[in-house]
Amino acid sequence: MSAIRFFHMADLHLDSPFKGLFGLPEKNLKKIRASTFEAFDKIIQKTIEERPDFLLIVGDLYDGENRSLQAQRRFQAAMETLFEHNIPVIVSYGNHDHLHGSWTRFALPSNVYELPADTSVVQLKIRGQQVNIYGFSYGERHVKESMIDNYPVAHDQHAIHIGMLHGSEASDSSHAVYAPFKKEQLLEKRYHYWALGHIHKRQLLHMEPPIVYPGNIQSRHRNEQGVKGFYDVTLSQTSAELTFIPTSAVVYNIVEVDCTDVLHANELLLKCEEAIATNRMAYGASVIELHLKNIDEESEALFEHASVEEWLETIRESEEGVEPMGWVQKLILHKVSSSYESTAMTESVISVMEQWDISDWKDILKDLYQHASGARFVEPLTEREIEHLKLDAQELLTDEIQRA
Ligand SMILES: [Mn+2]
Repeated sequence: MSAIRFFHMADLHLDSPFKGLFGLPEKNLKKIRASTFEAFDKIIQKTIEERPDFLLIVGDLYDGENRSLQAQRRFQAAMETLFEHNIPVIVSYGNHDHLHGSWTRFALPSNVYELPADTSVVQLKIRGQQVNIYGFSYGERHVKESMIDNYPVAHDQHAIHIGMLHGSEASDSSHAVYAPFKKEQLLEKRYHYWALGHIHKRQLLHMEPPIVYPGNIQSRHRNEQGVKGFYDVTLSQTSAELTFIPTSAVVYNIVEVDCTDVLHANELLLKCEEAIATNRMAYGASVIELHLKNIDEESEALFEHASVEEWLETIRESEEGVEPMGWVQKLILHKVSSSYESTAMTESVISVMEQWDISDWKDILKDLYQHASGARFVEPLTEREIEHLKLDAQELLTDEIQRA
């Protein structure tokens, strides 16, 4: 039997609001706010050029349960285009766009198969090859129980079997646990491919058969670094070939600048500009977290009479109008050795902070994170975010004690 070819994507989060961004030129903000759509357009363009046999979209097409009108209109129009090209699309909805939300309904063309809340099978015939695709949509936002027992074990030896599942591996505590599964449970189903969604970081959990998170198609904040996209998959009963296709319209990146031997402000600015230019060549439009590394005692003087905020402002100014944009969202200093004398008091406060786990941090920050209007402006609290908070807190603390 011949091989089939499909595109596997998940977590489109169309019309993500990109809240925590301030001080950008209007043009840049517009570009970022349109980025989920631009990434999606790239997928549709690629689909028309490459003509895969079908598309799999594994949950969170929409960012919100009200499925913004704009996002639905764009999605519907794209599906009409694929209808004209005769390309089926199998969709499962996830925790962000679960079926229990209320939204203005669009009618999708008949090439689109929307999986219901009960685990079901979509059967396609591709050049004589039978393909069975199993999956479900989230009936409500919080599907905390395991759904894996609802998937049948594959029996038909002539068919190609594919599972679609929006959920998290039971051992992965870094994300909200939805529809948890263990890798062994997936393997027991004897499918040829597991198309996963929900985790926004690209991951291959298993190779034979492939168990795959393609990641999201466009980063939505600085905790989602790097190039995003989807997988172009060629699959037969005995082989699988996966190619990652980038789709990011704006790449969130960490850019490092080596500050060794930098003595004057103009040298530092030039080094920053060069680093941003190199990033621009490689990635195009970017939102950058700029890390100044190896700041020794001499180069530290550069920050004595100008604050980090002033530096950030100056670097941003030098990038103004340069296309494609390199927006520096955050500037982080890495000092070689702290010139501050650590005192018994700073030590003891820092050691208390070291013992807090994620739930302690959530508790401590709850005034902010649960604030009716403030909560919209903060980024999700992840391990990485906490690491930054810790560093900032230590810096503040030593500063304050020095001044006292
Ligand atoms: Mn998602």
